[in-house]
Amino acid sequence: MRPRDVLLMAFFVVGACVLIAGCAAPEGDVTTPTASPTVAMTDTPAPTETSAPTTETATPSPTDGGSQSVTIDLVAENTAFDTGTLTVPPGAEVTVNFDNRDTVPHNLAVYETASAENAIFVGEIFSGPAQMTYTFTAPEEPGTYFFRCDVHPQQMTGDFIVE
Ligand SMILES: [Cu+2]
Repeated sequence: MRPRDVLLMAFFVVGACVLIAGCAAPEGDVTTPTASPTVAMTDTPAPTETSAPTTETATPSPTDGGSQSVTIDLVAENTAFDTGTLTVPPGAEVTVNFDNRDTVPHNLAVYETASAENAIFVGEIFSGPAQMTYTFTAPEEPGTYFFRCDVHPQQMTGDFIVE
């Protein structure tokens, strides 16, 4: 650091001190603080600590380790799922063994919201009795999502929980 910069900085610091003192002592006693002698010392080489540039740590989300995989058994029978909650880890590779025991068609579809916005996964619709294996990747973001059968969006719904 050049001497001129040190002077500038000293000036700035003293100014800041005066400002702060002014604010801290609202009434009376406006004795300016003993003009900080620590800053004014000249020819000493600039302390090394000031040279450290402030590094903004832009954490590049590590996504550590391989993603987990989970297998879920899901049954559709009498136009109803056998569970109202499916829970998986964040970012998991999800395998759903889907068992449609009805003659009417069903599927499993996962959406971000209960109004079926932003599909995360939409499984093929098929009539039973039959079984099908679905695979998809769970959202990375923990939270409560939504699943349903697209053929029966009123009767067959549930919470898809990522945690
Ligand atoms: Cu259905």
